[in-house]
Amino acid sequence: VRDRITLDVGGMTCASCAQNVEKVLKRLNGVSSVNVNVSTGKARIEYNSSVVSVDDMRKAIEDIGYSASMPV
Ligand code: 9UX
Repeated sequence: VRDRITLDVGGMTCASCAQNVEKVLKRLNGVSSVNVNVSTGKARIEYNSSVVSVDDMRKAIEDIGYSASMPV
């Protein structure tokens, strides 16, 4: 099963921030693909929703000091 989501990530101010967020998301089991854009603040994620939840991703992002939310 492959699902896709785009999260709004807050607090990224340089390209390394985007790499930090990508790295922490790719480390999660069930996440297959991550693309983070520092200028838009968007993280596009492909994942298996039976393995990992959006809340797991949000927590992983917040654990390294950024904020994450669903786009409205
Ligand atoms: Mo860039 Mo982000 O120097 O926490 S890595 S600001």
